[in-house]
Amino acid sequence: MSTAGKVIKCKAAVLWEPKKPFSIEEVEVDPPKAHEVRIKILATGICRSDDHVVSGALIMPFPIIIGHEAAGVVESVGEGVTSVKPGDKVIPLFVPQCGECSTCLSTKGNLCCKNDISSASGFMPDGTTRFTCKGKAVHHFVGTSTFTEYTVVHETAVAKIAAAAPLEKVCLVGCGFSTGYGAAVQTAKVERGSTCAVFGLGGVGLSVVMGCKAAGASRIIAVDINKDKFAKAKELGATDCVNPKDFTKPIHEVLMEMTGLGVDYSFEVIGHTETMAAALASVHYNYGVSVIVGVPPAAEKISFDPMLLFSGRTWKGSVFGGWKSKDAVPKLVADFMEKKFVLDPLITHTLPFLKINEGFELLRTGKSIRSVLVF
Ligand code: PAD
Ligand code: ZN
Ligand code: ZN
Repeated sequence: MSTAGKVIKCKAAVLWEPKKPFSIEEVEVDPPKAHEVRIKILATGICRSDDHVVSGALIMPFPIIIGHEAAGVVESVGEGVTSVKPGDKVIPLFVPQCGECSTCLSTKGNLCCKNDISSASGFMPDGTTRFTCKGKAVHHFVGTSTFTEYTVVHETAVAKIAAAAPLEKVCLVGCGFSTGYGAAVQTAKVERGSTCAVFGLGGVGLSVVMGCKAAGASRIIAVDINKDKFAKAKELGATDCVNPKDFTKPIHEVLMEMTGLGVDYSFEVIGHTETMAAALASVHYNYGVSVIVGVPPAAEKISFDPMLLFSGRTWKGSVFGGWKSKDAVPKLVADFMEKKFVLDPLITHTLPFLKINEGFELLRTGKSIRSVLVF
């Protein structure tokens, strides 16, 4: 029996308030309105950005269904949807691509003005939600919400991918892999022979390492306070691994000593203001480029010596690896299918969806890189 046009009752992991475990609840998911798509989620990764919502570092409205790194199959589409149809394999896009705003029309950027990251409204673009639980409206997360058996997204926030793609792997193209790899090859545009430093070796940081390696970097210095991350960093291309805990002096001084005048490119892939400042201070004083990938914690500010920038350094940020999402995601999945990069080393755990709280504990205790929840 077709579910199109009907409310679907299904299981979802609802966050009722910050700093609490997820509650598995029965939720009602409304049918997609015009230009919207309802997706049956089949696999979703756990990213630190999700945990930032739980911890309060990323402020979002509650109750909410979070999750943004996923893959699934289109269940039904609203009026006017032309780019996907029921049965298509798809990846939801936490950075949409509307094709009409100033960013979408420019070749310079990718953060479509229709994104709900900075605004954090928790609504669909029309200002309403498609989720209800126990009679209460439940918010969406950055236009995706994937910790649920069914979700609704706007057509500009979903990309059709190859029918043969393994969803429990390519879900990482929806965030972690693309964000890290793109920060290196797309935002920084790392060149052959350059030196790089990557601060933070989670799923995103290790993908930066992969991007630096693919770009032909001659030296990739991997920095993490958890030495258990070093073996995988080396496997993926790091030439040196440094643990700031092994030194009494600041980490940027250690990197300066290792490289002479600093690295060509550095990446902060943790989400702490101190490491953002340290990553900036670690690049070449004149032409070094430092990229912020880690999500800045709410309400925290950085004070820094402007001489660091006056002398020529560039400080920039990168959301979703600089990719124009709807165009790039199908190509990245095709590249994966052609073995142009690997995802397996990033996936340390695969768990049933209902074990979501266990998956978050693995992340918080530093035991996992990516856990993928399967439905
Ligand atoms: P993760 O928690 O798996 O990895 C972070 C790593 O940083 C861990 O290995 C930690 O041990 C390490 N770390 C923690 N503190 C320090 C420190 N002081 N010095 C060195 N290393 C440290 O996270 P992730 O890889 O899923 O995400 C990394 C960040 O990127 C996080 O802030 C997340 O919210 C952000 C992100 N940004 C985007 C984007 O579009 N810009 C997308 C996805 C994730
Ligand atoms: Zn993410
Ligand atoms: Zn746009």
